[in-house]
Amino acid sequence: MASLLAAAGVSALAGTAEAASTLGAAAAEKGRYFGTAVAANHLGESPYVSTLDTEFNSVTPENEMKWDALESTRNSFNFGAADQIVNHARSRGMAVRGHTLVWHSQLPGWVGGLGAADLRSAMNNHINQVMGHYKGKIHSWDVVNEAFQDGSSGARRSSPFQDKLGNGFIEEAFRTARAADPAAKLCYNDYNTDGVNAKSTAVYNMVKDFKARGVPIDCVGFQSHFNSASPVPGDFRANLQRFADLGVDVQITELDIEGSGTSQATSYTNAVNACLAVSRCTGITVWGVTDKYSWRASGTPLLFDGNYNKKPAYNAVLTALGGSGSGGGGGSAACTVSYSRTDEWSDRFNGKVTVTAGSSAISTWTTTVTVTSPQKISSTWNGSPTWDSSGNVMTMKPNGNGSLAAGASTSFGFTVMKNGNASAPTVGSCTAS
Ligand code: 9MR
Repeated sequence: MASLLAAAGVSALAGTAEAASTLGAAAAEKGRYFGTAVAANHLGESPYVSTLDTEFNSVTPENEMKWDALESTRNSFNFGAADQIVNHARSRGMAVRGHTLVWHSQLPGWVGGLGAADLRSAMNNHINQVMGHYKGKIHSWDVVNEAFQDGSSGARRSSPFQDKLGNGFIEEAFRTARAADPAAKLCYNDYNTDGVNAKSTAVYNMVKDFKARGVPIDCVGFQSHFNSASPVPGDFRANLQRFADLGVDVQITELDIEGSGTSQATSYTNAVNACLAVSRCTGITVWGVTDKYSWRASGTPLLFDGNYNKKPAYNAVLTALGGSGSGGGGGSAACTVSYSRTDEWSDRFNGKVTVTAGSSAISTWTTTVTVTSPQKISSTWNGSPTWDSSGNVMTMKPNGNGSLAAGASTSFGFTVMKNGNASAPTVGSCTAS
């Protein structure tokens, strides 16, 4: 008996010691999927396919399931390119996200020309035909995409559906979708909703109303297209959590972050950590395999460069997911950071960053706090700051002895002058040694 227990103990230890070496496997060990957008016309390119098949365990057709691709002529459906992706994925055990059923963009002209009654039946027919064709094969469907306006209005975006059918079109699409494939998770998907803001709050209120009235909705997708003008928000995790608290899953559906090198890697770490911190964040999809085929290739926003080399961002994501092959993790020194706003006045607010050592003791740590110009950090306490040339990026190190026992925390604080902008700073990843 004792030797049986010992044997079981040894094998469990051996299992955990061997960290996953691909994105999909590392995410799976965290109970999540890691996917990518895929374009059918690249499935003949062998490094594209081998990178896809090695690293990812979920796919989203980048354009092939959009209305103009599937039903460019009324009630005449062309599933060829989408089928190619679905068959490739399913024969290799990958999940498929369906993208997207009802969207104002990539919508054939004939749809916009219909009167209300006709449009309603065309919308429901499109959902029924497409979901029927893929019934049982799709993990999650983006039932309605990008139905809200940007900015502070919280209003719905003008579209043939909105303008002719009114707010109720979203509810109707979800009800039709539930009946068409009861096994698929039904998502609402949008961009600029990653942090807490007027647009995300409008979506939040819709989801809350749907849950209260029993309108079928299972998940909310956060596209997460980031760049320097739209960085990973400091309250990404908090925003995902408030949606999860409504009783829906959340998914990062189109992640890409323009940039390069360590700053891009840090942003990816922050985005992945936001998902990992929310138990109902069930998976992450990046919006393409390689920079060269990105919808914004010049911003090199993905994890593999144009020659399919792993970028620092790849290593950062793998490490954040607990995998190895990147030189980090594996029981060595590590730390995490969390941010909160502790006080606020009309002209300024105080922020606090808590630094927590990982499962080993650390002797020092460093992290960054980035504010948005014209914001300025006017004072700091309990840390030793240095600044980049813009003055917007503060690198913080311990003030004196930085050692922390395994799992122990410390914190530093700072005051941000708003200068008209009250948005939260972005806190970078934590590095320990
Ligand atoms: O990546 C897609 C690109 O190839 C298309 O030209 C574009 C057309 O609108 O759509 C891109 O994907 C979008 C996605 O379907 C919805 N969210 C925004 C994505 C990036 O534009």
